[in-house]
Order: sequence, then C-alpha cells, then structure tokens
Amino acid sequence: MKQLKTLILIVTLITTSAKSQHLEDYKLWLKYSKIESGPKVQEYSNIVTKIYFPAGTDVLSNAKNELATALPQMLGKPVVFSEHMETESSLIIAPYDQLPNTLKKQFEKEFAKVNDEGFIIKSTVFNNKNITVISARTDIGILYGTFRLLNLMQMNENLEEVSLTDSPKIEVRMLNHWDNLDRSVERGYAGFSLWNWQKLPEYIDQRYIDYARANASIGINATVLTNVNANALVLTPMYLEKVEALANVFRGYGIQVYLTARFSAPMEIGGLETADPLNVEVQQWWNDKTAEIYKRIPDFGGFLVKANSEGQPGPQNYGRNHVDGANMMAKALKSHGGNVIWRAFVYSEHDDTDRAKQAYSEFLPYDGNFDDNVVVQVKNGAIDFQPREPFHPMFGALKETPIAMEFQITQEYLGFSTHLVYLPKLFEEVLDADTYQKGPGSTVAKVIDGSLYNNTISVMAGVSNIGNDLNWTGHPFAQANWYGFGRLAWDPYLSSEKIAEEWLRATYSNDENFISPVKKMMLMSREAVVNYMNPLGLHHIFDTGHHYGPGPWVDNLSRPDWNPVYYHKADEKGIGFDRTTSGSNATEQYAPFLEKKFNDPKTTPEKYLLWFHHLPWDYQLKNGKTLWNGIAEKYQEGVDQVNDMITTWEKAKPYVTNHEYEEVSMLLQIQLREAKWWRDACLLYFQSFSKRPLPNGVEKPSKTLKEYKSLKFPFAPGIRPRWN
Ligand code: BDP
Repeated sequence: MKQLKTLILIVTLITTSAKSQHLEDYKLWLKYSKIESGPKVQEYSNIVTKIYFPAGTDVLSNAKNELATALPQMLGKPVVFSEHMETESSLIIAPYDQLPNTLKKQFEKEFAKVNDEGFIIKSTVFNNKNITVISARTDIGILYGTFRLLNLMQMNENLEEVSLTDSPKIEVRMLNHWDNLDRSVERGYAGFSLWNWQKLPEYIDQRYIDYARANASIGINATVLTNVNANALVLTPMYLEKVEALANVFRGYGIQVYLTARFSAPMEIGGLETADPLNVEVQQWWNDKTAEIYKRIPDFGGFLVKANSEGQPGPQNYGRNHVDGANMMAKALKSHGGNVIWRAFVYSEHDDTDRAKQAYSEFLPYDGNFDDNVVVQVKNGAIDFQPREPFHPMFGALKETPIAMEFQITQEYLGFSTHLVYLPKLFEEVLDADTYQKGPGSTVAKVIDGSLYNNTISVMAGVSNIGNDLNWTGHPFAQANWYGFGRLAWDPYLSSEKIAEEWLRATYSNDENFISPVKKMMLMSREAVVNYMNPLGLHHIFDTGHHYGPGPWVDNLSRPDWNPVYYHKADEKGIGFDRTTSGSNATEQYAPFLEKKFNDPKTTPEKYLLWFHHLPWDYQLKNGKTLWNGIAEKYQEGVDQVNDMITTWEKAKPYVTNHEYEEVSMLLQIQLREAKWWRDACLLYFQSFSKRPLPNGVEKPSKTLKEYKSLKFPFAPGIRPRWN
C-alpha cells in the first residue's frame, strides 16, 4: 500500500512537472523567472521596496498588475504599492503631469524628446533618497515603461544608475491576422485562430488578455483581426458585437482593432446592386457602416483592404481605380479618425509584364492622389515573402503617399513553423537597405518611419504567426519572430543581434555559455534557409498552393506567374530571371545608382544574382567557381548549417529544461530532413539542364527526381481556403 502511494506520488510529480514545463512555453518572453544572482536580487529589491503607483485607467491598472505578477516571481517576495507618494517610496511610476514639481523640472529636457507613447526610466535623488522614476506623457507610455523595466530586470541589467528615454519611431505597429471566421488561418502553422467567434462576445478567453500583454510588452499597438481575403460577414452586427468585445480587452493594453473590408460588402451584406465607389448609395453605405462600427468601438483603427488582387473584388470591377476605392473608404473613416490601409500586392493575369514590376507600375502614377488617411501597404519584396528578395522598388519611389511595410512573420515560404529561422535578420536586411531615392542614406527604415519624406502616418505590419497552439507560434523559436517584429516596429534601427539577445535572456537563460552560441545559431539560421531553399537569388520555386517543399519543376498552372519555371527560367544555357535592360527591365524601377548596379552581373550582389540575371551554367562567380558548382555548394552549405544548429543545440542542453531541449531537437531533425530534401530535389532537377556532375563535397541525392516530383501534400497546413 505504502509502495503504491509512493508510486502514485512519483507519477503525479512527473506529470505535473511535465505539464508545467509545457505551460512555460505559453508564457512567451514574459516568464519572469526567479533571478538567481544574489546581488541583482538585492539591487532590484531596493528599487521596488515601495512603489508609488497612482490609481487610474485600465491601462494603468494593467501595468500595475504586471508588476504585481512579475516582481514576486523574480525577486521571491511580495511587493508593496501605495497610491500616495510617501517618504519611503523607492519607485515612482506616474504620468508626467502627476509628478511632483521638482521631478517635473528635472525631467523637462528628457520629456522634450519623448513622444506620446514614449517613456523615461531614470534613477535620481528625491527628498534626499535614491529613487527610480518611470514616467510618460500618457498612460500607455507608462505601460510601455513598466514592461521595459521588467525586461531589463529579466536581462539582469544594471539599474542602479539607469537613464533611459525611449519612444516608438513608427506610429502604427500592427499585426495582420490572416484568420478566417471558421477559425482556419491562411498560411497559419500554429493551430487555429485565437478568436473564438462562436463563444464571443460573452466568453473572454484568457488568451485574449495574454495576447494583448505580449503585444504591449513589445509595443505592438494595432491588430487586424481578419484575413485580407476578406469575408463581408465580419461587418454585420452579429460579428461586430464580437469584435467589440475583443476591442474592449485590447484597449486596456493600448491596442487598436482594425478589420479587413471586403470591397463587395455593400452588395453581399448591404443588398445594393453595385459596389462602385463612385455610386452615391455605395458611399453612403460605407459611411453608415463606419459610423455603426465607431458607435461600438470609438477607437476603431480602420480598414485593411486587398482589392483587385488574386481574385478579390475591387474598384476595377466597376471601371474605377485604386484611388477611387481607397478614397471612398477614407472619406467614410476620416471624421472618426480612422485610416485605410490599402494593399499594393497586385499582379494581373491580363498583364504579361514581369510580375515583379506590376505593383510599382500600377501604383506610382497614383502618388499624391490618395486622401491623407490612406496608407499604401507594400510587401518587403516585389514577389512574395521569399527567403530573400531585394527590397520592393516602391520603397522610396512613392513619395507623397505614406507607405507601410508588410513583413510576413508566419513562415509561408520559410519551412512553416517547423524550421528554426530567425526572421529579424531578414527584416533588418530590408530596413537597412539603401533606396538611394533621396541620395545615399535613404534607407527603407527612413521611408517607413516617415522621416525621409515627412509623411504624416507611419505603419509597419507583420502577418502574424500566432495560433492556438499551446506555445502560440508552433516552433518555440518562432516566438522570437513575433518578439523581433514588435521590437523593430518600435525602432526599425535596432540590430537583430540585440533583439536575439533580449529574447534569449527573457525566454531561456542569462548564462553567457548559453547566450553566445545560441544567438550565433539564430543569426545564422536565416542564411541557412536561403542556402538550402533559394540560393544566389533564386525564388518562388516552391511546390504550388501549399508552398511546402520544393517544386521547381511545376509548369502546369493556369497563370504563368504561378509556376516556378516562370521564376528560375532554367534551360540548357543557364538559369535565372533576366530583369535587366535586355530582359524585363525591372531594374529601371530602382534609383539610377542601383539600376546601374543591378544591370551588371559583376556589380550585382551575388545574393541577388539570379533574381536579376539569366546566366550560363559556367558563369564565373566571385570565388572563381562556376555558377553550377556555386549553386550546388550553396545547397550543401545550407544542409551543413542545419547540422551545425543541431550541434549547437546539443551543447545548450544543460541550460534549458528537458522539455525545452527535446522540442527544439525534434524540430531540428525535421528541418535537417527537409533541408536535404530541398537540396536533393532542386539539384537533381537543375542538373537535368546543366548536365554537369555535382562538385566534390556535395552529397549524392538519396532519391530520384521522379520520386521527388511524385510527392503530394493535399493536407499541408495553411492552404488557402476557398474564399466565400
Ligand atoms: C500570398 C499567399 C496568399 C495571400 C497573398 C496575399 O500565398 O495566401 O492571400 O499572399 O498576401 O503570399 O494577399
């Protein structure tokens, strides 16, 4: 009997600890683990001995709750709050206008640099006592400052003489959820949609609150709840009531809700016979609909619109253009303070010019014609979220109209949520790129934050990788992509390395022996995926529809620009897309300095070589090797890099829990298998044109090309559902 009891106890202990380990994943970078270093515990305890935190709005109480949760966990003792300033107050957290006059005066200079969402964290002397102050112009600034203080503690930073002033550089920092009303997520690889439409509005899932906390902790302040391939039903009262319930939760964390607006909604749910933007009844319908939404959600952000793109309805169905469509919605939103975010992801089956040129050609003539609450949202590259693309030529070229960056956090073309790929490295490459549109130094970051052309609104959007998986993002390291997107939207000049370090410290461990190799692994992971999928500027050679795995051979789809053969153009002579003056001349869309550079293969960075040039198989690369050998070696290098990632992770074992170790290990094994699959399938296929042997050091494929071609994945996740 006694033995049985012991056994039961052991089993219970094992299962609870396994369970709680899983729950650790759920906490994202907000784990607030106990701080092990004695001196730091002492230092931080002194700072938070007594916290003055005046009562106020929901936003302020959410900040206070966060401290009440985090500090006892990190420091091992309860915290004392007071709503009155006392002589013992060691930490003062208050909006600027509630600070005592002496402190106000002291911080005047700092506040000149702080915008409405920014904050200061400063050590100072007050009433002859060392204190720390978090202050901001607004409550939301206080929330951001509070999260930053906790983050600094998580990273064991020195806070004795802290002096920090920070403000977001981009105004709208938003997630785009491609979530459908049936809870499937287009290109989602982390389960189903978080939004439980059926139980809303009454049932408020704890997930909504934790989602909002996580976003606020990194400064994300807007969310588009629904798929760009929109369903008009979300604009009906039944759904708006549910949207309102979500907005009520998010408001307390400074997050504004946006919806996608289906252009044909006036017909589908409004009973009109047309959706022509110049029709007065249609305009009235949008005015009324917008007013109805604002009645429920006074801080509603506005609409995100995908129009006349990939079969979605739009103004062109009525002989009108993007300006007519966007301005109609802008007028409806204007008096309420809302924005229209109009996507420029357009390419047409009726246009046989290079797909990479089409959005620019279509939108550039409209520059300056959009209303001032319209922002044009452009993907980072001119094709579609590939592992690597040169920056989209519209950045810097569109001058009068504010242009929003659209990054994809979900890994549609980067191995889904199975591959460890640290995306801030990709985001950073794009943001740092120089457009030369206003001379050297005209970086994409300066275009986006509005500083290059003094644009009125600035927006950075990320297509979310979040679903209802316990760990939110499918791969635990994909949490870093959500985190990193938020940090870069706050400050597009941050380095991806700093962000990786912050995330690792908050998520796993502060041990240098862990941080340094694992950070290196993260920073290398993006180049690895480029190498084993799309080296040297190759792109869009994915198997079609689901984009899972390689499919460079696919040539039978109805539209030429949906077929991978359109993009690599491999033949007996060579490989690559000629976008120079002798080809599609897409290079002319860049500033003259870059145009010239990209027109010549010798001056084109090799990472973009086959994006801009069709070159013979024996073309000589900078390292003296032939193009064929260079391609083959890059594929092999990608596989080798995944092997290195596996070795790094094995060495990281002592610093993480068993569960954390195992889950990443298993995923890395899948990544290795798939990296080899990419290498072998692509090389066998391209070899059928190059007719050259694989160079030494490149492993022989384990299957035949026929076998790779025969693979079918009808149930791969994230496939586009049939819209409507
Ligand atoms: C592509 C996706 C497709 C999206 C489309 C878009 O394959 O599912 O609907 O982009 O951005 O990347 O509208």
